Amino acid sequence: MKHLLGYLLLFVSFFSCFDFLVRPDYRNHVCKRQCNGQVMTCSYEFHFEWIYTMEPNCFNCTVNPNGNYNDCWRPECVPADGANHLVSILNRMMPGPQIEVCMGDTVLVTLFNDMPDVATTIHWHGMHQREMPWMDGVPFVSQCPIQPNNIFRYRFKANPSGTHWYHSHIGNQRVNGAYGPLIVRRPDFDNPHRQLYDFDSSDHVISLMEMYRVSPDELFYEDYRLKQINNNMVSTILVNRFGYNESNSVPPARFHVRKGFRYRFRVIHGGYRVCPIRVKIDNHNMTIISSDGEDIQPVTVQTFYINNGERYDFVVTANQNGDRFWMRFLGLMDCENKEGRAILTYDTVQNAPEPQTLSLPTTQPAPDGLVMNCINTPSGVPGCLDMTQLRSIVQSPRLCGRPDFRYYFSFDTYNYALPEFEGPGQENVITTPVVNNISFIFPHTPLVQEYQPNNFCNIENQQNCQGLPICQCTHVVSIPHGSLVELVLVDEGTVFDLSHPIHLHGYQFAVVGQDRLGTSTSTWDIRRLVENNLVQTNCDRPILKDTVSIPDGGYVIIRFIADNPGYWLSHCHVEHHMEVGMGFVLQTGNPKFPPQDFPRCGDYYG
Ligand SMILES: *[C@@H]1O[C@H](CO)[C@@H](O)[C@H](O)[C@H]1NC(C)=O
Ligand SMILES: *[C@@H]1O[C@H](CO)[C@@H](O)[C@H](O)[C@H]1NC(C)=O
Ligand SMILES: *[C@@H]1O[C@H](CO)[C@@H](O)[C@H](O)[C@H]1NC(C)=O
Ligand SMILES: *[C@@H]1O[C@H](CO)[C@@H](O)[C@H](O)[C@H]1NC(C)=O
Ligand SMILES: [Cu+2]
Repeated sequence: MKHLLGYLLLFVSFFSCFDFLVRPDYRNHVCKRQCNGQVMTCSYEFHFEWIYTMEPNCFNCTVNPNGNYNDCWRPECVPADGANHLVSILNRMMPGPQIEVCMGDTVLVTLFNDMPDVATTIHWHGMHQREMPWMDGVPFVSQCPIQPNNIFRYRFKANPSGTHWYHSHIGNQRVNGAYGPLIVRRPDFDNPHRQLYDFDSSDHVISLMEMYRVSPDELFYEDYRLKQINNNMVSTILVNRFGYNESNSVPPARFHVRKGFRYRFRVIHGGYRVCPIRVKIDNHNMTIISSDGEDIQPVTVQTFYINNGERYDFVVTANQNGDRFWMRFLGLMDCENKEGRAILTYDTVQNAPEPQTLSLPTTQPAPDGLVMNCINTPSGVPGCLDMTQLRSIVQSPRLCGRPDFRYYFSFDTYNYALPEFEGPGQENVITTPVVNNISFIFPHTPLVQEYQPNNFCNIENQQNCQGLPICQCTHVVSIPHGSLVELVLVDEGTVFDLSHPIHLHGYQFAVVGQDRLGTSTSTWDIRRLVENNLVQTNCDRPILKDTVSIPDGGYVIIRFIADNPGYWLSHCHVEHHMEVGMGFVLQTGNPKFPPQDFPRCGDYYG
């Protein structure tokens, strides 16, 4: 009977949309359910493999009349920017399958590395991996890279709830398509914002990513070896799998609403280079209710910015006359003001089919109005809400005590090229991203498996530095279990209209201070201010996040209680910065070792 039903479903879906998905997309996974407090075990299979964007899975997809617009909506079609790019992705989808579970569920993802030549890992961005820090997906910190032809099963508790995501943590694989949403919901009775919206739909998840004309590997090589000034490299900002712009053949993503209802949207910025994205919806306000998975006191804004790695949830009320409105995603800095677009579509019936032809909105952008998460702005600028002006819905009293430890981490680029980037004409041209003047290098066996203090260094202990004048080492700072920690994250050096979004694995932290100072900042100046209580901090319901952007020439002050033993990478979420050393590891407490049979790797001198 079960079999018969399966065939019947297959039959129906075949004929309803010519859908011949080779890999499961999990749109109808059993774990995608009304959460009621009962937990489940949720299994997924992910295959990591190549496809081309646009061809051949998109058939005749184009917005031009000579093709077939409907082919663009085939579930296996990844139009991206309309060109053919070789991407390495999960289950032939970009973004990858959307995982939707309930808080406390056990998630099992069996990852098949079907790539012939590259290793991978997947980081579950937002998950705390309590008790099992070896499931964090960071190569050489929490596990060995998963080799071609190997299978690795990730197992973790869905905790905390909220809008999270997953992505490869190796090289340029994230921007090359290996990322996807991870949504963890709570039962209605345990959801303080439930009254603020009518629908929280799978179809209202927005993954943003920038798309380049050349392969990310080529871009990286050009940035660090050839030192090209890479102007005009971004082709589009992808909104889910669609990279519409005014001159290509790709349709804009659509988000359906019906008049009179309120919708919860969840937006995730995957990001690659320095690419803050400005989000606006013509004729509509957005009520922000959550950041990086944590509920906040709702604030209604007309505009907000999102940085690589961040997530925001907002409610849109469909209260306008008209049936199509632009949603605008403007990429700044390295994203060269390229604007991603999607359409907010008012339907008159539920589950309205996609239209047969393209018809674009004619709406115009409104002024910015009230802006949340302004980029590189000093605090207190009217019209701008920074992270210290948002409020959590809960107070965490312990976080406001006197910190047991305070550390300063200074993010900068050092005027000296690492040996691997040296070449003819390169002397003093290429700068190296550093934290406290240290360029992070990964150890050769995972920290979680083998404690290697002989390779560690930090600002106080530099005897293991290699590659002077820049100290290169496995930058590790150890923090005793249970302590209240304050980190002062400083963007040192000359202001350069960049900003580093910093992600801490394993924790959420309270953002208690944030400001931009002058045009050139030293950590020592900020240290003096902090130690003389001259910086303004807020500990009245500070918001909890896992990724925060340091204003250029400024600082962010974060706090957390070090109660999750593990080796937790903390790093700039700009891949071009992380890959060349802008990161460090916080060792909190005494991490447990993984099981005996956990895969091993390391060096061999025969
Ligand atoms: C795509 O277009 C070609 C040429 O017009 C046509 O032969 C082919 O059947 C079309 N494919 C689909 C799936 O519609
Ligand atoms: C639109 O995208 C295409 C790639 O699909 C790119 O070549 C073109 O330059 C983009 N146009 C604009 C105005 O950005
Ligand atoms: C958006 O919010 C502003 C300020 O609260 C308000 O004046 C305006 O009417 C709102 N617009 C819509 C479309 O709800
Ligand atoms: C990093 O090195 C520079 C140049 O030697 C120095 O001015 C700066 O104070 C150092 N930063 C830190 C955080 O030690
Ligand atoms: Cu950075």
